[in-house]
Amino acid sequence: MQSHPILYSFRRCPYAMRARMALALNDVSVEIRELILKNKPAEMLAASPKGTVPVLIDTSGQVIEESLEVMDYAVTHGSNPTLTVPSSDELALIDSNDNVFKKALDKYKYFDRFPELTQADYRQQGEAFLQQLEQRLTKSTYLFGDNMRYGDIAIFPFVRQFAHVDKAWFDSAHYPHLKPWLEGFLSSAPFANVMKKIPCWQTGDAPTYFPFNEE
Ligand SMILES: N[C@@H](CCC(=O)N[C@@H](CS)C(=O)NCC(=O)O)C(=O)O
Repeated sequence: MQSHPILYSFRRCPYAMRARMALALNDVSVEIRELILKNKPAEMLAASPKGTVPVLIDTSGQVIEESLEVMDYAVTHGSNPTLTVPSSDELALIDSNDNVFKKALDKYKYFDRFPELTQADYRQQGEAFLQQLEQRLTKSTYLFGDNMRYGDIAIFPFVRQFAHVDKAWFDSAHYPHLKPWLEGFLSSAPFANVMKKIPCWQTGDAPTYFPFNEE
């Protein structure tokens, strides 16, 4: 039997990022297996044929193949309860992130594959969500009050990706509350841990544990 849950992950994937952030913040130790999306390990596909990351396989062999469910696992199995069960308000905003904002983000990023509209149009679609976040952040430090919550962690990796599509544009855009909120995560110790580069996993490798030990 495995001593630790196994997490199949891809460093730059925002879904895998939110899962790793939750595991790190709540102190859940896993064996991490970094992969590249073009060459997924057979072991992962055998456990989760849908082939998306993250995938967590717990020590009893149960397969968790949705990032929010990995976050839920972190909430219920962590020794440090930094993140707790999300409210319905959090779940509703996460739903908009995953089902509306993410679509605009993909079109903004890969606009050449979606010639119906221009890149600027897709950016504008995404900005409707950024403005909602900005509004909330005028009232409190985080999206759901003055404490960081599950919903912040579920959402910020996607805002990061949006910001990186055209960094010069984002830097010049007027989001006086959203920018420091995002920057707070990007400059945090847990994020540095989550974004540490590691080699891709291969069958037979010695386990690498995550969160990584601070040096
Ligand atoms: N609903 C899934 C979505 C995960 C997802 O789409 N991950 C992307 C990477 S960011 C993926 O694995 N795509 C499969 C591929 O590109 O082969 C979740 O929340 O975990």
